[in-house]
Amino acid sequence: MTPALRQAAAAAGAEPAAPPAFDVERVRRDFPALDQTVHGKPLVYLDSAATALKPQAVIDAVTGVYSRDCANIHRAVHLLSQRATAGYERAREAVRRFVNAGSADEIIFTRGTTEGINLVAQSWGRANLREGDEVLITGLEHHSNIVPWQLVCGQTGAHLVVAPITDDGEVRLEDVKARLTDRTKIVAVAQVSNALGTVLPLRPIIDAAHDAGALVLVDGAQGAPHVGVDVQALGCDFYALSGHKLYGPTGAGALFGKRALLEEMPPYQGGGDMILSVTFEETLYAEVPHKFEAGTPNIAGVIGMGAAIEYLEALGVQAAEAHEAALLAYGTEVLEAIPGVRIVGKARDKVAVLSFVMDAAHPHDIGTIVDAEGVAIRTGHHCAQPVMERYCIAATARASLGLYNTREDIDALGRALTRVQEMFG
Ligand code: 7TS
Repeated sequence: MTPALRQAAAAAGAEPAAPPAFDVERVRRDFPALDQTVHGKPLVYLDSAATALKPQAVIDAVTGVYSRDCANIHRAVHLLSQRATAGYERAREAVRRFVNAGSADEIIFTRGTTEGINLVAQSWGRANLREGDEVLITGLEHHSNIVPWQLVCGQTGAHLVVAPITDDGEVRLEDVKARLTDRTKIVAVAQVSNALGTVLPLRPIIDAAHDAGALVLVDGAQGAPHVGVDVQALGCDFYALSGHKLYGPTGAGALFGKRALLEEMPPYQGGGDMILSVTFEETLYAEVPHKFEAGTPNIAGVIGMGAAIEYLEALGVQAAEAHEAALLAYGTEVLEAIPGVRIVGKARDKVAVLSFVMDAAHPHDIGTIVDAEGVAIRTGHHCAQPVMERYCIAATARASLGLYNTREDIDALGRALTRVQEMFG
């Protein structure tokens, strides 16, 4: 359970309700990709931060679009198009519920978190940033919450300011506050670090940014699947997520934006489906969210993302969170007991990401050897090179967990790492 949930329960004077029962063996049967061997060994999938496996319900939803409701949306009266449009808009309502936005009009479909952040940087940023303004980020951001801001800073003359991370991989509120000035126009911050697993203290960061007159964009790529979100309770201005990390298809994601901001922002791309009327002299744009959805979107992907959210809702996000928290505690114990393994990122509030290095072996060698044992992990800089630089390393090996993982998966990783230690140690 996140500290925010604990605090809310404490404030209500009650012990938090026990999470609903979570039957991981039943959950695993929903994920057909788990039912295979790799290199002759049963697959142990520990790379969910890169992309999560998909439950059958999502696969069926995508197949259903292509095998039955295969039509373009928002543009024809025929029944197939009506069904595709209904599925697409139902997914918008599912995302609204999932992030608890006040209105489905505040949900824009994107390709993923990367596109959501680029949309805000190019649409809001180009219209609002001026020479000398500041964009504040933190030292643990993924490249997709750094590079779009560098681009718009280059276009507008604004500057990028970075709040540092501690040795444990935390972002301290004081370090953010110390960098908020009257020139800070937006704070762009991850909810959860993909490289370290750190959960950031979002609510106080958002309050401090608003007190300083800045907007806040939250990169929810890793937060949405593992700790959930309530954009109204947080008060953030923008929230970007990726469907594929939420057990949905690749190529579909969503951006929440407060309606008043979205209405003021110019379109990000022009084309079909985002207009009211077009003449060569003047184009009038459609209302939000359609103003930001030019062209034929990833209809099947969006509908699949809606199915993924409905799947998660049925399981209970809190139950999955509790299951993953128990696995993180167990995984930390197992890894720390292996000689030569050092975990990178020891924040007090973490999700189930175990980034580590070994004295004896390079992360790429670790990845190759554990793969031969059937264990899929990611190695490299995880698109967070400044994080690696902060710890003076080039790369880590990273095991990242999802709701289908088990203690046996951790044990398999432990055995594979012991083998690495024997080979190189
Ligand atoms: N932000 C964070 C915190 C991420 O972890 C990622 C992807 C992104 C943004 C970009 O998401 P996308 O869906 O638009 O690509 N992170 C990872 C990872 O950790 N391994 O592969 C992709």
